[in-house]
Amino acid sequence: MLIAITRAVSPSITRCELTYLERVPIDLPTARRQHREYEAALRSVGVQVHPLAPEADLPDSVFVEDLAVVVDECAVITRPGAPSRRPEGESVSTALTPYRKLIHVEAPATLDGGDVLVIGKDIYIGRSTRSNPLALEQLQTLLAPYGYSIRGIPVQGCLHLKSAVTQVSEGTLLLNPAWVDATDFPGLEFLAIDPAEPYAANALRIGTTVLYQPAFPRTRQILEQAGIRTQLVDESELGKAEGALTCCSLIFTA
Ligand code: CIR
Repeated sequence: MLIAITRAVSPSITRCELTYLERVPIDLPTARRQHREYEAALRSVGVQVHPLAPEADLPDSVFVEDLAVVVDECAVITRPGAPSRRPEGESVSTALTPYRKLIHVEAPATLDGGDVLVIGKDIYIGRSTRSNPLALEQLQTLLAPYGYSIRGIPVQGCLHLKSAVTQVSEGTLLLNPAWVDATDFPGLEFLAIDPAEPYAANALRIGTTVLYQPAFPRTRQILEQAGIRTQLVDESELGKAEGALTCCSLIFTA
């Protein structure tokens, strides 16, 4: 069974962290409605959704992906690069405790889950403004015993590795070549996003379905032409907070 941990949009989202985007007004009712539709889309593809209690004073707490990296053997509780986000970890740890042994990234390492792309036993970690080389070293020490190999990936121009690249089928990545280099992923095929849609590389693959945002029709066509079935779900209001589809859940097998 697949489980998704989610959390409702905080009323303080208007004070969210921003790195590459200018602040624009976020409409809370729209963001909340879209997020409920996102949770419904997860349920529609067979995922059991476990929403955490809302956090009124933690602006970015809807983006639960950044707080943990869940693999079959354990869950790594991260130490987010933005100090304002570190208090989000406690409730995520509590929610994961029934499912996995927890291990922790320790200071001064910083890591956002959005920088971590797990493909089988290969773990790619974005060298972003949020995740530092110490985190890479710690993950190597923590996860090598389970057979994982860890690799640092240069990222430029975007917040997280998964803003630039995600997996859309068994052996295929969707990526933005301006932000990440395809040759850093040897042995994998890749599809490039349409350059008119720079934020289009973040897709959420669940089984044979790829949840995808309607804001990127040109890239969606590229996916469909490659035989990848997409199901639309709109999180555009949270895009103003620099969030995308993968950020809004932590999905794992139970
Ligand atoms: C932040 O800057 O931390 C939030 N405003 C956005 C986090 C998005 N998370 C993700 O891409 N994994």
